[in-house]
Amino acid sequence: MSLLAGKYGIIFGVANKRSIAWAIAQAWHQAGAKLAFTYQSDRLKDNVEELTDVFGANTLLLPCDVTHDEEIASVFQTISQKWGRLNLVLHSVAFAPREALEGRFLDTSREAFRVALDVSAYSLVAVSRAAAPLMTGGGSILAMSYYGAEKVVPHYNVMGVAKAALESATRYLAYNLGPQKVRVNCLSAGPVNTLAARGIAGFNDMFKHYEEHSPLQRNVLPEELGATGAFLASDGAAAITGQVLYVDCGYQIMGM
Ligand code: 0WE
Repeated sequence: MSLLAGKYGIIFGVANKRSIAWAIAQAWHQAGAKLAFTYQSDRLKDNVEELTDVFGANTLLLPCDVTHDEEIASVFQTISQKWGRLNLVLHSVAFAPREALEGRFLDTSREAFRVALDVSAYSLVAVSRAAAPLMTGGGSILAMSYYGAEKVVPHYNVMGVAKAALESATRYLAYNLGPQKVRVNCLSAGPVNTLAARGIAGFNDMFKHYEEHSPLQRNVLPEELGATGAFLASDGAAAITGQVLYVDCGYQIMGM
């Protein structure tokens, strides 16, 4: 099925083959979308280049640190020149200084708070504003969230506050962009073993906790996030905007 045939998409947030962004990119590609990728730094460029090789030579690869407005502008200027249009955006970018994810939320510094909210939440606003003029045929903007936005997950700390801001921003963006038929949604994933999760103390216990407490008694698979990402980008989701869709084996519905 070519759910996304003829669609043009851009993906922010592939770091390596385990990235959620990569799982969704593969699903969008398999559904027929033509894709562009951004990479955050030269350190990650080779990774992204190697992965996207399988999509052929006409895949665009562009540098973009989302904390710099001029880099975002440059990305969409290139998209405008090469494609002249855009339908899909995946925002799969987050960062908080490591020390902010270790101690008490109470001790979050002003600078760690600023960085976490800038990289993880404001960037969706900046990217959406730059993308919107190219999304003339309507489209879908998708951002990644996590349960820590609505409930306390020990050590998630300022990232929880940043994801809460991201989810709220999603609703306001959905309101602003709805008239031009651009939808904006969040996909809230259960824990996945990515680079962003690696080294976080207790991550293995979290996987076990989901197996023991989610209705489906297991963890979500990257390809399942891909499938949901493809659905939200497709016309099957044409009337869904401003939502946070949990893809977490049902964990979020539980009270105990
Ligand atoms: O959103 C995330 C993680 C995002 C993240 C990860 C890191 C690790 C390295 C943001 N900033 C950093 N900064 C670093 O220096 N997740 C949903 C994964 C995650 O992270 C946690 C979790 C879960 C789940 C941190 C504490 C507790 C649970």
